[in-house]
Amino acid sequence: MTDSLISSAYSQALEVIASVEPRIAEATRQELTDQRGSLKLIASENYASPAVLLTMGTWFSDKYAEGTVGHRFYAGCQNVDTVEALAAEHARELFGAPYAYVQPHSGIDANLVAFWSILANRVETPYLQKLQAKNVNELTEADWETLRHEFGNQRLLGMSLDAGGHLTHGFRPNISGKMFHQQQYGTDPETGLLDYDVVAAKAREFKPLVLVAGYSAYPRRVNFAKMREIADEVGAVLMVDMAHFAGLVAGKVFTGDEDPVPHAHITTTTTHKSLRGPRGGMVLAQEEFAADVDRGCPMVLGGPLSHVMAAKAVAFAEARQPSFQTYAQKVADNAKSLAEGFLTRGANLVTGGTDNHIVLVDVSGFGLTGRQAESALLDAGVVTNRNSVPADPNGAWYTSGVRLGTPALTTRGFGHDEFDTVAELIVDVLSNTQAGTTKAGDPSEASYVLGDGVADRVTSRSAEMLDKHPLYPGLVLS
Ligand code: DSN
Repeated sequence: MTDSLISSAYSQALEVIASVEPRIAEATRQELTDQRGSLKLIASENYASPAVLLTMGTWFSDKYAEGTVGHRFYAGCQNVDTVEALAAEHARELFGAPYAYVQPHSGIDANLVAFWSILANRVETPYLQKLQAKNVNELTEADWETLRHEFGNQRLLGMSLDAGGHLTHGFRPNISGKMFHQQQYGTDPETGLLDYDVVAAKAREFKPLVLVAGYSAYPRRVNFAKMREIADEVGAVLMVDMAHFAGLVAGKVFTGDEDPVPHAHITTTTTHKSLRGPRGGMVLAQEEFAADVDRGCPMVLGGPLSHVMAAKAVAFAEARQPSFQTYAQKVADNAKSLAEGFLTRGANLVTGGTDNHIVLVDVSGFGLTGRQAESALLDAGVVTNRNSVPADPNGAWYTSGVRLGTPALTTRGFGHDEFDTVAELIVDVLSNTQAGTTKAGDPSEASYVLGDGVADRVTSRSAEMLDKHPLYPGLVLS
């Protein structure tokens, strides 16, 4: 697609939007300006291609399509069938998966579908037996009570939030921590690394139905073959949430034991992080779970977003190109450069480095909470998110860490030297920020004082790099 076509498509679309609600058109323009002008280091964000973005803005949004391909609860789904079948086919090819379900609206939805399908597949109750016999109307109150008891009392073992796991991996306040009896595994207190012997010992003792692997803030690779061995030993289903690193799997940076898809019974993901697609989710599964996953909508999910499934198909087609493998390798290489940039400047990193796309900086050495660091960095045009570190004394709201990721700036073309400079700029901000106080003069976990001139100095250095690697080059809005 040529630059002038993209420029004219977006300019005209914004005019149409402005004719109805100009403030939305203005906010949309401003968002592009802001994204263009800042260092986006949020590890779960990226920049989808214009083709992916444009695919989402169509009349597919107007169609209901509950059900699955060729088996819908609504008439007139022939074009949605085409879209969903293509997205699933691309996903199966891209990940070498026997089965793909592209309907989940987000990663949490994908995980809920996975939980549903594991329970439906593995928990035998009179309810299920009757349902399979299509006798659901004959269910008695006692059947329902058994169902609630059996479904509601299964066990899940997942990685704890402060070690880098996700809320949906059994964090107590999350539905996953309430619907399951849960236990969590952490990381080694000395090294910050996963200890498979500890995971195995916990699994042997707890005997979970579901063993969840995967992470949102762990800066290292996981050996999924080992996790499957642990699951098999205790009769658990291995569910891997690869939302963060799906792009590194698709791009063949994670292969063999580090590729979750052949090892897990069920693999879930988002499609918008390192995979660089539209905002959404997906479930990949071995054949034995396919029929249960297929019932995700309407058992767990509302109607699929057909316009987003179409954009997933486009993004997966992009990820099947050799250039995506080059991109994924650069994401991992750049994370190493970023980590080295911090280490040579004396910063403390959780696990002492990275071998994926995440760098987790422990900012307590700068005398700051994660919240103070995140805010000071934002003042200097560096967009990050605060994150817990293992055994975080500041809890999940203020935290002691800042999580950084390389997928977005790598899409813009940043390389080794730029990521080294990014580390330099971040260290400059953090070393020149003081923890603040409350109005009453007490120590505060939120307020901070950024040194004079630091924001200007950092934004002007960033601007040089950002100008060299423009976002959506050639896209000019009239
Ligand atoms: N919001 C995602 C992330 O930032 O990692 C996880 O839900």
